[in-house]
Amino acid sequence: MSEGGNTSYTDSIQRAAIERFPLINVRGVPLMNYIANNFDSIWDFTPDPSDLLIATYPKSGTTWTQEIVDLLLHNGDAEICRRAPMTERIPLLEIFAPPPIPSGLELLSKMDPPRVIKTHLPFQLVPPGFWENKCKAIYVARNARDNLASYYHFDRMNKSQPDPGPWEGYIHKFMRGELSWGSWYEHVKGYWKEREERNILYLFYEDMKENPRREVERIMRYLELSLADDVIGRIVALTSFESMKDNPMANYTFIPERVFVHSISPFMRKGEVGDWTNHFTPEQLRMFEEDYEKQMNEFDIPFRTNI
Ligand code: PPS
Repeated sequence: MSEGGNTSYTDSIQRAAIERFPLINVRGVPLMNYIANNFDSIWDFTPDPSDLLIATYPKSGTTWTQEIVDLLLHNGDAEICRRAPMTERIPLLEIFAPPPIPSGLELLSKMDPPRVIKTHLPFQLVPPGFWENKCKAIYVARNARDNLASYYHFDRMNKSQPDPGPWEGYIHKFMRGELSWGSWYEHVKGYWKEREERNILYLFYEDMKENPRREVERIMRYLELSLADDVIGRIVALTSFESMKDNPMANYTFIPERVFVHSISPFMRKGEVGDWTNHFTPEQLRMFEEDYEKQMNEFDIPFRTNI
């Protein structure tokens, strides 16, 4: 890695032909064209039984959980956890992009297990090798209203995602599952249904905000680790929103500005529960909730929109 956190990975993004990539359906799930066109090789990926999967719908607390896990696995050593940008420490399994950007599979092939692997794939598109090999998996879910607001601002600043258009229309795309990685509703339900049989640790963003120490300890126990109290305290401090916003290896400023335009909306934007109140009109909320009841009615997943 050269000075300033500029890695060959960052450099490869600088040189690639980035555009707002169109989405192509894979088994009914809209995915970025490069991912869709390489889906067979993603599906064939075989993890090591020691690998850990962190799965989320986009914008539900992935980076936060990744940083917590990396710190837990390195006994709270902040320096080691700044060894490389998040995208290289914990690659996104399914990412394929124009050359010379390495795919997630390429990055993973150069790492020794046990690896931590990020995915936004809905449960049914996760390579079956994860379950055949009984890999551990952590799923993080965030309430739909805040998840939607966060995704909207991300799509404004991320020049490789389809243009979000106006907020009003974006709400409808979200409800219809037309955004990258598909339907939030199917995503959170898909992992919920499987959590017991597959031993998936199902976490909520709101719980993490409410009591970060409790959730860090929950993850620690799931990983069968036992860290000293002061180390846990340090991990909680290092993974606060403010600390992570200042951490160049976690805050996504390592993605060149031509792709992530932080001046439009920073990746580390607000990090709150309840920011949805600043987005929905009363009429939009009524319509959103009516649809929510229909899509979620058979499921009692304990989402909270306020804490
Ligand atoms: S991605 O692109 O899917 O990996 O994004 P993801 O990391 O899942 O979600 C980004 C949102 O998570 C917020 N965030 C945090 N909140 C609280 N504490 C910490 N430490 C933290 N780190 C990231 C980030 O600000 C995005 O949410 P919004 O609501 O847009 O601020």
